[in-house]
Order: sequence, then C-alpha cells, then structure tokens
Amino acid sequence: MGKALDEKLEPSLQTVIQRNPGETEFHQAVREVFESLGPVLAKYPEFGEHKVIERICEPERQVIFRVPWVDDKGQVQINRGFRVQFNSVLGPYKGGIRFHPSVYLGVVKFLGFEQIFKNALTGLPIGGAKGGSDFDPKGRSDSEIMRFCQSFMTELWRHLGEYIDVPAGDIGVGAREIGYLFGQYKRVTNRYESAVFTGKGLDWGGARARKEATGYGVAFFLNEMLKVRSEGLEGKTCSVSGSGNVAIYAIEKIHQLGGKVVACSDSDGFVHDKNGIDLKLLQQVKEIERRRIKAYADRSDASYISGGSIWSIPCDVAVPCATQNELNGNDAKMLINNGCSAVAEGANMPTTPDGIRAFLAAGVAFGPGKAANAGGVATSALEMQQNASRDSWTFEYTESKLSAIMEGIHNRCHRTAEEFGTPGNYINGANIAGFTKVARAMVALGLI
Ligand code: NDP
Ligand code: 2IT
Repeated sequence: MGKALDEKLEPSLQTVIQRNPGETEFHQAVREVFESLGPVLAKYPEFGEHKVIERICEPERQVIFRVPWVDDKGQVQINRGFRVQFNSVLGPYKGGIRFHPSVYLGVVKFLGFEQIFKNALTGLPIGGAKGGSDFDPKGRSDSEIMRFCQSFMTELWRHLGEYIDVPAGDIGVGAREIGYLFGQYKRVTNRYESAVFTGKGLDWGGARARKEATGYGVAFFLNEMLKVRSEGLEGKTCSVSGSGNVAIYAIEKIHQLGGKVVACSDSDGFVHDKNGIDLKLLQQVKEIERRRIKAYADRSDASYISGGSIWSIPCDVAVPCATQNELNGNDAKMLINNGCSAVAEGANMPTTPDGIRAFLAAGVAFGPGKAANAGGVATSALEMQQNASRDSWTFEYTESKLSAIMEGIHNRCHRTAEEFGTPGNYINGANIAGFTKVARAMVALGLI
C-alpha cells in the first residue's frame, strides 16, 4: 500500500503501527502525512534531533470512559466515551465530538491527528483534539439524546476548559447535542464559560456562519483550486456525498457560486436530481424532520438509488462530505472516466489511498480534507474570539473572514507544494505547511 516512505520515516511508521495495534484508520492518517515529510526532515535536521516525529504521533493525553444512561424503555445502556488531546503547542486542544456506532480509539486518533495539522493551517491559535462515542443517535428521542449527553459530560467536563480543551460538533453532533453538553458543563462547573464549546446556538453564545462554515469553506477552497486552472464553478455539475451539516452548506455555496449539485446521499443510498438539488427541500427533510434522504426523492422528481455508489453519477466536480474511506479506487476511476476534474474533501479522509493515487495520476485537482474542510474549525476559533471579547459579529463580516482564511489556506498549500518540488499537489502542500508550523513550535517549547 502507498509509495515507499523516506528511509528515516519507515521505521517510525512501523513503531506507530506496533504501538497502536488494530487502529487502521490512525495508521492510514499517519502514513499519508509521512509520505509528504521526507524533504522536510532533510531541510530541518533539528526536527530529527528533537524527535518531533516520534512525539507528534503520541497523543499528549487520552481519556476513555464509561457512559451509562437509561433509555425511554427504562433499560440501562452502556457506551464508551473518548477524548484524545493530541497536541497543544499552538493553543488549547480543539476538535469535534462524533457520535456514531463506528467510533473506537483508532477513529478518534486518526481524526485527532489530522486535526493538529488542519488547525495549524488555519493560522489561528488552536491545538488538535477529537472525541466521541460509539453511541448511535439514530432513532433516539430528544430526551434519550439529552440523557446521553448529560452522562457523557458528567465525566468529560473535568478535562475541558476554554484554555484547556474546546470541543465542537462532528458526525451525529450538531447544535442540539452541543446545547445539552454545554448545559451540563455549565451546571457541574457552575460557570458560564461560553468559549468552552463552539457550534453553539445563536441565542446562547454561538457565532453567525459557524453552522455554514465547513460547507462554505469547502466550496471556497474548490473555487480557488479551479481559479488556478483558469476555471470556476460556473456551469459545473457536482456530486456531494452525505446530507448532513457539511454537505448541506457545501451544496448551498456551490449553487451560489454558479455550480449545480445533482446528487447527495446518506448511508442507505443516494438521490439524483437532474434539475439540481432543491436546498429548501433538503433542509426540510434533514434539518427539520431528521428523515432519511429517500424522503427527498419521495417529494420531488429526483430518483432514489438504494445502496450503490453516488460516484457512478457523471459530474465535473466531486465533493465527499460523509465519512472516512467512502470513495475508493474504483469510485475514483469511475469519476475520472466520466470527466471529473476536481475533488474537494469536505469529510475527514474520505478518499482511500488507492483513490488518491488514481486522482493524482489523472491530474485531477485534489483538495485534501485537512485543508479543504478547515473552514469549520477556523470559524470555531472565530467563535472563541467573539466569546472572549463578549462580542457578536454579523453574518457578512464572519463569512468574509472565512473566505479570506480559505483563500489563505489554499495559497499556503499551493505555494508550499511548489516550494517542495510537487506543484499542484495540495496533499504535500497541506501536510508540509501544517507539520512545519507545529514542529517549529514543538522545538521552541522544549521537550514536553
Ligand atoms: P452529520 O452527522 O451532519 O452528517 C453526516 C452525513 O454523512 C450523513 O448524511 C450520514 O448519513 C453520512 N454518513 C455518516 N457516516 C456514514 C457512513 N459510515 N457511511 C455512509 N454515510 C455516512 O456530520 P457532518 O456533516 O458534520 O460531518 C461529515 C464529515 O465532515 C465527517 O467526516 C466530519 O468529520 C467532517 N467534518 C465536519 C465538520 C463540521 O464542522 N461538522 C468540520 C470538518 C469536517 P447517515 O445519516 O445515513 O448516517
Ligand atoms: O473535523 C473538524 O474539523 C470538525 N469537526 C470541527 C472541529 C471544530 O472544533 O470546530
């Protein structure tokens, strides 16, 4: 799997694999970063002397805890909670919380590891972390969700704080869950500490445009990649996988920038709407009614395909916004054969190593998640800034900041890729620029 690593990095990867047995997603994320780092270690020998590679792969702290709760039938349920505080040289730990039955330590660690470099790329003062639980929110009532969140926070609160660790949402965690989590934090600490969470509701300390930020940011990044090729989203047909927070607002901004999204999905199947996805209907079905994506097709002229791959639908641009490893080598080949020329990852690590190889070999513009989806966490840092100054910015002002941040991330990745001899390779650009910033700080702060 993958290309050969630099001779100094191969043993380090083997050590990571041995020390973290069975955590395949974590191994995959580490390998992907290591594949970019050979020239960086040659250029900065101090990183080797200070064992930055070995240190950065070992989380600063990992918390695993029991989450007991009682369901609506009076039955006791037991889940497992996680928070991996990976790196804090640039700022307090920062990263989302995921509720999904697939969550285990390997998933939380891959997400936390990616978050270190993503957060560094934003240029804002935030470290890297991730958390979550194997709790499955599907089909659960509001009160079950609340009881679960309260039990989860009854344990986790002691590890959080606006200067310590600041969680946000991710899969299965949106404003409703953040509300219950924040409420329980407030209750047990007896502090109204707004900046301990981001993604809050607008009535209680949330920031305008945070909900939209990840999806909008992906569209901005995509647009920047196309501009380099003297193109734009105008007239482009797009497929966006998923139909959650990131997907919905990626679709909205792609439409505003002149593209047409014709397909989106959930884990059961996908819809194909040749007229372009009707955003209002999508929001009604997903955000308000919390139904499956099939309900969208039931109420429109769109067709619904149960199972199958959304990537079989012809498109100019593909935007995976669901989950890790959702787009494999075969999907990539289908997309390339159908004329797809750009991919921006809204999800974290949605493309498998085979898929990435196929895209790069075909000259597809490829924006990796840690750069393309960084608009969410960047706007979280803006939410922290507003909370700290007890201020509240307008939507337009916040969106203009987000747009400038995404342009900055794009340009940093593009420039760095060129500087290291792989022009147009945003994966190398993102990994090298993110890693170098964190590594310099790790050297400066000494052996901690
Ligand atoms: P949501 O829970 O709002 O939506 C997730 C979507 O992805 C749903 O449509 C869901 O379908 C689908 N999905 C989830 N798991 C799977 C799976 N195993 N197979 C197929 N489809 C799946 O989450 P978000 O939109 O917030 O997150 C989506 C991705 O974006 C994740 O990778 C997340 O880490 C990443 N991300 C999120 C950010 C944020 O600010 N929220 C920021 C940066 C990245 P179903 O309902 O069937 O499960
Ligand atoms: O993957 C991510 O960047 C997120 N889920 C958002 C993290 C955050 O702290 O806003």
